[in-house]
Amino acid sequence: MTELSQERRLVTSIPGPKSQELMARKVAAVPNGIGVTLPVFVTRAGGGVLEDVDGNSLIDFGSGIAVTSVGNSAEAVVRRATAQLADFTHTCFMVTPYEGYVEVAEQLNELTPGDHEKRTALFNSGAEAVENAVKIARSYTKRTAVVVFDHGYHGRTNLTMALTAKNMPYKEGFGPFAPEVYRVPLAYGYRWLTGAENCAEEAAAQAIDMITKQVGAENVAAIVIEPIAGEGGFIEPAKGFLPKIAEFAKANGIVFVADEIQTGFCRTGQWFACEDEGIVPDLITTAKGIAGGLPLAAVTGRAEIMDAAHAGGLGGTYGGNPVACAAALGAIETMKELDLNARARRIEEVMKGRLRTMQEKFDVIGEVRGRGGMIAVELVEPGTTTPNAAATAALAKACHAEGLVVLTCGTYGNVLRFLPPLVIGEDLLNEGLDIIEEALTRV
Ligand code: PLZ
Repeated sequence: MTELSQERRLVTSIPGPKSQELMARKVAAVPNGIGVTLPVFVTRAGGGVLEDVDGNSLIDFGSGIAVTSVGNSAEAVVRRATAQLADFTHTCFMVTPYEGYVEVAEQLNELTPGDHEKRTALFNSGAEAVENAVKIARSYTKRTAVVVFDHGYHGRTNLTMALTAKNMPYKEGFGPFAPEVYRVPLAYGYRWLTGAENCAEEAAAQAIDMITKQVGAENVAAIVIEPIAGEGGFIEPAKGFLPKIAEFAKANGIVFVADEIQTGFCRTGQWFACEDEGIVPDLITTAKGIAGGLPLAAVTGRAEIMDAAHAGGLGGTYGGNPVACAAALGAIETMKELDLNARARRIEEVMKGRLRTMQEKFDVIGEVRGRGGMIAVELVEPGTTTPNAAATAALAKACHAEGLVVLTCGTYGNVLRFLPPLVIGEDLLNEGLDIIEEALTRV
């Protein structure tokens, strides 16, 4: 197979005719509920590009929603997963175990914050990991309530829909939702009514007040929070907020769960985003970037909490599939070898530099934010902070037409987010930013 050339190349309009044909088949065969951001059908991908059925090569600023941080088909992922495929594909770890699972658990216990004794349980998807973190916290604390935050996203299963803030498209018409879930304010500096300077203090006070007065701290099993809200709009809680919430959890015997499914594994320039403020979560959920694209998820945490669930109480047929575990070991090896934390920090430097210059020129950009390879612009009606979802959709569309894969997010649908593979070349990164700048002039 020829090497995938690291360039943007458009030979048809986007989507091209073959993609359009496939999309017609998709519409006839796959339900409407499964949406598609950009109807371009991919044949190969790697580094910073996606190649489609029409021979186009697109720049990837999405990484399949923060998954292929090590790049698509990364050498070590392919090598290890291929070897494992040839040896055996499945036994079910709960029936007859294998070393790869244990090795991934050991690596996660080592890499996650804190030097206390830890355990790791493996699952298939992020939502499943979050559900299991809640099961484990309930089992340990013998309490039932779960506290989550405004703008939080934790998945699409019944419990995780309840944990997720945004109604449309995630929850609309899919209730009733799991009970004993309570939502409190998040320190969203850009939109805090009394200003960003007061945000951490006030939001933490309000959150803690709601927990103590409306739920009762003694009833709370877990506080579940994303160290940077992902789907909710790439919101970094104002500095000081996370430590206050973590402290409150600790003082009240509540299990503090960091959902690092989107932020984990070098994405933010650190192994895990909660390291930024020195937070040591009791439990941490991971998925996405963990295995270079193969489905794998984990709950890692304090041994005494993780061991609280009775033998046989946790699991699933496929959790910690051997091929996915082999891929994870390859992905982690790649992150270390290529120092992807440093790459993520460089991406932040390049992106924020250029996006801040654009912000001076285009008053539709309200804020540039994020960390590492998790960067976003929040778009507003010029001269106000009113969310501008129309401009966001138009910008994304303009980028797509030029062969740049970008995603949107945010409670108000007004955040354009960038999640390039951390191995993307700097020329492609700049070319992508050129496309964004050009699109801004037209929107
Ligand atoms: N927790 C923080 O970001 C997944 C959702 C895409 P699963 N985010 C992408 C979509 O529209 O379905 C996510 C996350 C955080 C949990 C999850 C859930 O992970 O692997 O999608 O179940």
